Amino acid sequence: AVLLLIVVLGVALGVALKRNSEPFKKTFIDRYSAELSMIFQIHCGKIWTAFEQAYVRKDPCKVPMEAYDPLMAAAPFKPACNRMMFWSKTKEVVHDFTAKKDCFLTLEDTLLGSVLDGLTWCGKEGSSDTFTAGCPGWTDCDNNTVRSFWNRVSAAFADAACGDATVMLNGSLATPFSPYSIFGSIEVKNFNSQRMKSLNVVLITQEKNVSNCSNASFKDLQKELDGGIKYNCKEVSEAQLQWCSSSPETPCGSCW
Ligand code: AVW
Repeated sequence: AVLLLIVVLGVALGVALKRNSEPFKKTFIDRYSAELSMIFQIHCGKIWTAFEQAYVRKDPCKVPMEAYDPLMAAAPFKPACNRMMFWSKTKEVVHDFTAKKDCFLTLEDTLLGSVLDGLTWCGKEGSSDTFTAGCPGWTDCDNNTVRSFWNRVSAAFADAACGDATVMLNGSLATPFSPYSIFGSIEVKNFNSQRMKSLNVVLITQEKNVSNCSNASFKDLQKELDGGIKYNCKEVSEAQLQWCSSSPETPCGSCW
C-alpha cells in the first residue's frame, strides 16, 4: 500500500510540474515571438524605404535600373553555389520544376523576387504614394519602374552566381538564346568567372522541337560568356522534366 501511495504521489507530482511548465512555455514563446516580430518589422521597414525611394515622386518612365541600387545594398542575394537557375522564355516550365523539386533556385524563388513577382507598381511626380494602376507597361518605355526593377535584381542575381549555374531555354523557338532578353542582355554580362565555373544550358524540347544544341544562337551565347566560364548544352524533353519533378526518389543530378 505504501509503495502504491508513493507511485500515485509521484505521478501526481509529475503532472503538477508539467502543468506548471505550460504557462512558462507560453511566456517563453510569446516573448520570443514578440521580440522576433519587432526585429522583422524594423528590417521590413528598412527594405521598404530602400525600395520606395527608387520610384516615388518620379515620372514612372524615368526610373533607371540604378535607382534600385540602395535596395540591392539593403537586401543582397545570398549566393547559392551550384543551385542557381536562370531561364528565358521558359517561365512556367522552370517554376513548375523548381516548385516541385528542391534542387535549384530561381530569382523568383528568392525573398525579394517572390515578393514582387507578378506585381505592378509605380510613383507619380508630386506624390509620395505608390500606385498599382495606370503604370506604364513593360514595353511602353525603357526605363519603367517595374522593368528597371527586374533588370536590376537580375543583374545582382547573376553577379552572385557561383559554381555551376544552369539556364533553361526554349527549344521550341528558332532562336533560344536572344541577346535582347534579360538573360542575354543583363545576366550573361554579369556572370563573374572568379565565382562561376560553368554555365549549363538545358534546352527544353517538345515533340516538335525546332532547335537543338547546335543552334547558331548558342555561338552568340558562348561569345558573350566571360572567358573562364565553361559552357555545356543538353537537350531535355519537357516530358522528361515533368517525370523527374514528380518522382521524389530521383536525385537532382539525375534529371538530365
Ligand atoms: P523572358 P528574360 N511584357 O521569358 O530572359 C510584359 O523573355 O527576359 O525572359 N512582361 C514582359 C515582357 C513584355 N513584353 N517581356 C518580358 N516580360 C517579363 C530574370 C515577363 O514577366 C530571371 F533570372 C516575363 O515572364 C531569368 O533568368 C519575364 O519578363 C531572366 O530574368 C521574362 O521574360 C528571364 O528574363
